[in-house]
Amino acid sequence: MTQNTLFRAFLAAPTILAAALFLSAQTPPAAPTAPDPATIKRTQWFRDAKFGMLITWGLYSIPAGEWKGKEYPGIGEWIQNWAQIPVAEYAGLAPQFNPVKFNADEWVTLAREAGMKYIVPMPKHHDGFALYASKASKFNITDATPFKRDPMKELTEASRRQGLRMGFYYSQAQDWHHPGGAVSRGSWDPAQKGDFDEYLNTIAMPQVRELLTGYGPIALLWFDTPMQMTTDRAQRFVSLVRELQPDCLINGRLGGDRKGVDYSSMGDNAVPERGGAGAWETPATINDTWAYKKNDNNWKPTEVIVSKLVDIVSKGGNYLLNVGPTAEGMIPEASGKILKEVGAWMKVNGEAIYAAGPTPFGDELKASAFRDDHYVYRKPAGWRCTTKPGKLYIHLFEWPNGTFRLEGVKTRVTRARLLADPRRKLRFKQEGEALTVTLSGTAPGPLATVLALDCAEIRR
Ligand code: H79
Repeated sequence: MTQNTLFRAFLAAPTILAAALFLSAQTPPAAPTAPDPATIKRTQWFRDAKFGMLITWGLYSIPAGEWKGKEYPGIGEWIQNWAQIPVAEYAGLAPQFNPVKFNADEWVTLAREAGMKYIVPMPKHHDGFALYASKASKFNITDATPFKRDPMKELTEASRRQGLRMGFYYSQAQDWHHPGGAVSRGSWDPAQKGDFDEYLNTIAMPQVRELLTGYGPIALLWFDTPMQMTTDRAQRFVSLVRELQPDCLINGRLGGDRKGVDYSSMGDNAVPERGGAGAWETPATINDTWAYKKNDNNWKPTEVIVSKLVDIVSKGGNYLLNVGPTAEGMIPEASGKILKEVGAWMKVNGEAIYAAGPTPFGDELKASAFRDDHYVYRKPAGWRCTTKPGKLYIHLFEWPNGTFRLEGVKTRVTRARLLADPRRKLRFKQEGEALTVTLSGTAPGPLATVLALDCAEIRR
């Protein structure tokens, strides 16, 4: 079986077949062919960055998973769809949106401390509400809420001050507020009816233009759920982006024939068994929702987050990890704690992550594809490898009992050390293509231990 068939088979396994088909349709695996030189150049920073923060925050953060006393089990930002809330009634949330505790610098600081290199806040999700000063629609934070500030502007400035790149998530096709926008599971309010192209021309395209002209250089646009996005429609977005900001990356969920897409987006919380030739990214949650839900406390342990990051980087991808701030503007404390612990690990082991290449081995990746479903997550097992010129980094998810043996080493290893404890003397020997490293004592820490091997060259 090829990687692609394996990944599809894996995606088809979950019980809700409709959702699986939907996900595989929206997220083709990493491009099998090598990208063109212009794309390689444009995506260089992205491929080196490896770790970013998605920020899901909007009117849906107020109900936080509950509507009229009923709790909805699905992802929080979908509450209007789950509860079939009429457009006008949902818009009634806007006058209640007053996130007085929002502080852009604090959010960016947390991302930076976690070791993330880019942030992707959300100027518009499927609910159609703009979290910036939009002229294309009155349904926006400065016109419709008592808050009046423009958080996208504040986040742009904070990320620039702190040296992180910033992209925008923008729901180009689904819009449950503006007439004509696409509606998953069918419209539930006549106010949603309209012409899709009219919606694109009057809302989506003008808003993308606003976002690319009012906020300085934007690192990437993160489109999602490309319902009704024909090649023709998708290409109009590509032309607009290239006209306004030629260096801005376009993620893999724009739709159409994907021409002009800079990198592949995997399914939500989905990691393939192996990466492809081009850049790719997995968007993922820390608990089971993107937007804040008051009763979702199913936080993945830091150990799981670190091993997922390592797994993804060893396959050549990026990890876009989500936070869901509260309606008051606070990132949940549990998320903050986990991200700071990841950051402490990155401080010690970052040289094995940033700008690192994928594994030259591959057998260790067998059956390592995963997609986290509600309340079920998989922790990568065993070890993973990342590389740099003259370096092999072995990330051990479990501390071995005395010795670690690596097969298929087609290079001469000249030095072995632990990034977390560089003074610890390590004995190693090579016999043919087998390397044995003696690892006595206990692991230097509770998270993945990185064994850094200096070597002459890596033959593949
Ligand atoms: O922003 C987050 C999600 O809100 C968004 N992507 C991430 C980053 C997202 N939108 N849609 N989806 C993810 C996929 C949704 C699939 C489903 Fe359904 C919607 C499963 C059940 C309802 C449509 C109807 C597909 C299957 C049945």
